[in-house]
Amino acid sequence: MKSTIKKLLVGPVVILLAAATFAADTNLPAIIPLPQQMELRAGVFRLAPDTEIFASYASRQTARQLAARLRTGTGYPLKVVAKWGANRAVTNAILFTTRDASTNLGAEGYELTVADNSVVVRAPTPAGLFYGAQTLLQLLPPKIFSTNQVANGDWQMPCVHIEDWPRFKWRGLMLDVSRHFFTKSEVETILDAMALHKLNVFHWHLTDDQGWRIEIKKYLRLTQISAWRAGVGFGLDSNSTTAYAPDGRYGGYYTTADIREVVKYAAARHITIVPEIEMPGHSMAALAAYPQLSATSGPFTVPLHGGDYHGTYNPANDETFKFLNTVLAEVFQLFPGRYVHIGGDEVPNDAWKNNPECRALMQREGLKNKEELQSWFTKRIEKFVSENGKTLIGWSEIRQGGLPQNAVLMDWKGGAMEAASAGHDVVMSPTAFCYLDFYQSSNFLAEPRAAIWSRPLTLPKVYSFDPMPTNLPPQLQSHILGAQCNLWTELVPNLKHAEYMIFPRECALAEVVWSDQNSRDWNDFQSRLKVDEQRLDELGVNYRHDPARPTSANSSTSGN
Ligand code: TNX
Repeated sequence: MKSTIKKLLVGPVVILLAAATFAADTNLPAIIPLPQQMELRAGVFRLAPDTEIFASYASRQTARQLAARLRTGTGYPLKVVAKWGANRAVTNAILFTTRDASTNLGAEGYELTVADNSVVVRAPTPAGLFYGAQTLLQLLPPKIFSTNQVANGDWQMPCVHIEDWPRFKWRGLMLDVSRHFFTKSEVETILDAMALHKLNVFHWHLTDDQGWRIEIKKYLRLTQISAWRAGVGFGLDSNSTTAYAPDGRYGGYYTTADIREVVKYAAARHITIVPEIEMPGHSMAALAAYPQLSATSGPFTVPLHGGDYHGTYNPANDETFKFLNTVLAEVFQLFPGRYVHIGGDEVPNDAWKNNPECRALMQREGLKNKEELQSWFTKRIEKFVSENGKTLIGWSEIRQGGLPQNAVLMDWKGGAMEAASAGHDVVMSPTAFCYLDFYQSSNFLAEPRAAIWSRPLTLPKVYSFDPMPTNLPPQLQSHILGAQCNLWTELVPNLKHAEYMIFPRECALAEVVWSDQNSRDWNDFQSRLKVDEQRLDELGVNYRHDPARPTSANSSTSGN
C-alpha cells in the first residue's frame, strides 16, 4: 500500500501517511481488498437526501443496487437518473459511466474519483462499475451496511482517486452443501458477503457421499432418496441444525427453480457459480438411489459419517455414462458459466480393483492401474463436457494417469506446476492456506470442533498466501487463474457456524487474490479488518474475532 501511494502522491503527504497508519479510523479508507492505487485528497463528499445517482445503460443495474443499499441505511430517497443533460454540471451526484474509461483497467477494473461535490465511477465493463460501487460503499461509515435506517447518520466519504483492478480472475469460495444442507437464502447471504470483498466465483459442492442437493428431472430418486440421511451424523448434536424434513430425516435439496434464482442472484453480484457433481468417488448418496451404477456391492444408504463410505461409480458399465451425461446435461442448462467441476478426488483404492468388470476394462484398454482407469473415465466425461461447450475442472487427482486435454486442475494436494507446464489452467486451493474447515487457532479447546488432519489455518497464514507457485516460469504464470478457499461442512451444522469458519479468513483471501503481492502488510490489514468487522456486524454476518486483535466490534462464536 505504502509504496504505491508514495509514488502517486505529490501534495497531501501528511494526510496520506495518516491513511496508512490510521486505516482503522472510520473516516479514512479501510478498503478490503486493498486497491491497486489510491490517492487520498483533501475534503469530503457528503451524501444528501437529494443526491442523485446517474447511470448510463451499462451501469443501470449497479446504480439501482447501490441506490437500494444507500437508501436503507440513510433513509434518503436518492433518485437514479437515466439521462443527464449535456450541459448539466455534475454536482451533488454519483455518476456511473463506461464513457472514456481506460481499457487498461481490464475486464474488472474501475476508476473512482470522489470530489467534494461529486463521485464518479468509471469502468469499461459492468463488472468494473460494480466493483467501483463496492469500494464506494467501503468509503462510507460501516453503518451504511445497516439493515435499518440509521438515525442522524453523517454520510461522508473522503475525497480520493482510486484506480483498481484484480490480480487474479478466479477469486473463489467453495461451500460444501452436501455434508450440511444450506438453504437458498443462506447461500445468498454468503454471496452478499463475497460481493463485499470482490470475490467472483462461488464453487457449489452440490453432491457427495452424504447428500445429493440438486434436483435432476430425469432421476427423481436423487432428490427423493439421495438428498436425505437418517440424522445429522458426524457426532454432531442433532439440535445444532435445522435442516430436517418433517419426517425427521436430515438433508434437503434445491429445485431447478431454486438453482435458477441463486444463479441470477449471483450474476447480479458478478459472481459466477461453478457447480460440482462429484465423480467417480464420493458418490454414495447417488448410489443409494441407483445401486446398479456402483463398482462395489453395498451397503447402499446415504451415510451419516465420512471415512470408509466413499461410493464409487462403475466405469465398466455404460449405464454409468448414460446417467452422468444426463445429469450433466441438466446441469449445463441450469448454470450458464463456462466451468463445470466433476470432483475426482479420493477414489478408494480397492473399489475398482475388486470388480471383475473393471479389471476386464483395464485389460481391454491397456490401463495399468487405478490412476489410468480414472484418467480413462475422466477423459470420457471431458469429451461430453467439451462437446457441450463447457470446460471441465477437477481436483488434483484427475491429473494422475493423464489429464484430459482441455481440463482445468484445482490444486488441493499438488499438481499445479506440472499441469501449468503441460499448458493447463489451474486454480490454487492448497490445504495449507485455503481449508476453512481447519481450526483457526492452536487453542483447540477454545474453538468449536474442527478438522484435525492438518495444522490450524490461522488468519495471518491465509494472508501470507501467494497463489503463484514459486519457480513457475513467467511465460506459464497466466495459467494460474487464481485461488479459492473451501469450506467442507462435516462439522458445520448451521449458517452461523459456517460464517464463523469463513470470516474473517475470507477477507484475507480476498486481498490475496485481488491486491498486488507487494502491497501485503499484515499490520495495515489488521487495522482495516477492524473496520470491516463493523461492516460484517451491520450485515449480521458472524465471524471469528481473535481476542489478541483489538476491536470495537462484537463477535460471537458459533452456536454449536
Ligand atoms: C478432503 S479436499 C476432501 C473432502 C473433505 C475434506 C475434509 C477434497 C477434494 N476432498 O471431501 O470434506 O477433505 O477436510
